[in-house]
Amino acid sequence: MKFGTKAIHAGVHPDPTTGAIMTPIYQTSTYVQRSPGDHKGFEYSRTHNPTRTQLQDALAALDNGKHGLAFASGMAAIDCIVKLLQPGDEVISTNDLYGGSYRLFTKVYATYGIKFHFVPMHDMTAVEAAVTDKTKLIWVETPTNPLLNVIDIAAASAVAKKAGALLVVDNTFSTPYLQTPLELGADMVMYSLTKYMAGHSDTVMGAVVVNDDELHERLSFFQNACGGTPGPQDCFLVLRGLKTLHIRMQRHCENGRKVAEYLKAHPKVEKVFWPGFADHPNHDVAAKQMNDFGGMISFVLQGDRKEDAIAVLEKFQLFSLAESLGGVESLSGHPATMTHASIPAEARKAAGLSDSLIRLSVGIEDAEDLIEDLKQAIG
Ligand code: P1T
Repeated sequence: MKFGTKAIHAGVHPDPTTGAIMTPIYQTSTYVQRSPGDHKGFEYSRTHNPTRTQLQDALAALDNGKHGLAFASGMAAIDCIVKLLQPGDEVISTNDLYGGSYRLFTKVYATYGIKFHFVPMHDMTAVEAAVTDKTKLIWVETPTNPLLNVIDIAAASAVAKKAGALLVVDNTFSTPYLQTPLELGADMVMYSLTKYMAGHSDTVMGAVVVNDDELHERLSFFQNACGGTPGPQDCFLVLRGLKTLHIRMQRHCENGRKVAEYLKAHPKVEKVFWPGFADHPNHDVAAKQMNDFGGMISFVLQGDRKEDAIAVLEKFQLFSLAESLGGVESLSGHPATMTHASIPAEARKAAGLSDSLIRLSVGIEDAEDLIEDLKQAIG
C-alpha cells in the first residue's frame, strides 16, 4: 500500500458495533469482565484502550514497523526509551537536539548514573571515538532541532551494531512521509506526535515504533508500569491528523523550499540552515535518506546580533512567535531563549547554536503571504 493510502486506512477499521467509519473515542477508564480474567482484551485504560490501539497500529504501519506505542508527550516517549538502561550504561547523543531531550538526559537520567556523551554526528568519527564497552544507546535526531543538521542513519546503525548498542532516531522533524529509519537500520523511531503527525497544534503526544518483539514487550511494560499514556481524545486527534499527513507534508516541503530560497537571496540574511540546499553539509545524505527536505528552517541575520533577531521576531504577523512546530500554521521561535534555553550557553555555542538564530516552522498557508511577512519583518 502506498503512503497516502496507508495514512488514511492503515491500522483503523470501522467500529464493530455500529459501523462508525471514524475510530470512536473510547472515553472509559475500565472494562467490565464476565468473570475474573474473562474479558474482551481490555482491562484498564492505562494498559489498553481501543482508540489508542488503532492509533498505535496506524503509527506502526506508517513507519513500516511492527509495533507502535503511544505516550502522553514526546518527552514521555523518550523517558520510556531511556528506562531500558541501567546505571553505568552510556549513551551517545547528537550535540544538536531538542532542549527538552538534553534536559531529560542531563538533569534526570545523568543523576541516576547513566552517562551521556554529546557529540557532533555530521560524520561518525566522533561517535566511533565515544564508543566504550558500556555504550548501550545511540541517540540521533535528523534533521536536528534547531540547526537542521543531517545525520546518516545507515552509518549510525553500522556503528551501533558494531558497538552492540541500540539506535534511536527522533523522527519528529521528518515524519515517516520523509524518512523511515527502521528501514535504514534504526531499532526505535521516536516522535513528538504534537508536531507534524498530529499537525494542528491542538494536542501533545508522543510515540515509539519498533520491529523487535522483545523490545516492544520491554517498552510496553514501562508504558503501562510507569503510566505516561495518552487519553483517547488525544489519540483520536492524532488519528485524524494522520489522515492528511502526506498532503500537509507535501505543502510544508513546497513552502519550505520557497521560504528557504527567499531567505538565502536576502541581503540582510547571513546564513540559512535547510537541508535542501546543495551546499548544506550532508545534503547528499539528506537526498539519499529523505524523500524531500521538510518545512523547518533556521537562519541568522547579517551581523549575528541577538537584538536584531528579536526585532524581526516581534514584527512577524503570520509567523506567530511560539514554541512547537509542525502545525498547519507558520510559527517562529528563538531557540536560545525558548526551546533550547535549558541547554547551557556554552554547550549551545559548542554545537553552533547562536543567540541570534531564528527558527521557522513553515506552515501550509499560501507561500506568497509567508514571503510578504518575511519581507515586512526583515525589511
Ligand atoms: O513536546 P513533546 O511532545 O513532549 O516532544 C518533545 C520533543 C522531542 N523531540 C523533538 C525533536 C522535539 O522537537 C520535541 C518538542 N519540541 C518543541 C516543543 C520545539 O518547539 O522544538
